[in-house]
Amino acid sequence: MKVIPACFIALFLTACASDAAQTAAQTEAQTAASTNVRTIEILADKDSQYKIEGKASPTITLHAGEAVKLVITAKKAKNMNRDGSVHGFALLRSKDGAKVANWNLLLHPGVQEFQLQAPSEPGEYHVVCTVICSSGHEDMSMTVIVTA
Ligand SMILES: [Cu+2]
Repeated sequence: MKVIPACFIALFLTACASDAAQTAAQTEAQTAASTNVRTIEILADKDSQYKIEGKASPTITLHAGEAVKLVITAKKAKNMNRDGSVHGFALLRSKDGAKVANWNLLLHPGVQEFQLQAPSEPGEYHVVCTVICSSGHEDMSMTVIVTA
């Protein structure tokens, strides 16, 4: 058996401890920077459904023009795109299906954060999936209400 000198272990532990401290400091800085931005967590699930914890059907309400941070967790359904995205997330204005600028996201497996701005025009919108993720893809949607 090879003996690892104690000093190596000590060095290793020190490196780990400073990494942890740095990560904590970064997290704190990020939290401080985004204090005024509402965070909304969404799951784009493996059964081709958007889900929001605590809600029977996924609906979010935004103020017109409001800055929001979406934290989206994506889990692969049956299929994925060639670029590795497993679901999409595109916002459409419900009355005419017009796409909302900047709200056309491709979701890769895992957690991703997006800084976005709510549409300036109040009304009803909905999110649709843009990746043919499974046979349930066509029904993958959620409602977004934009209030004045
Ligand atoms: Cu889909």
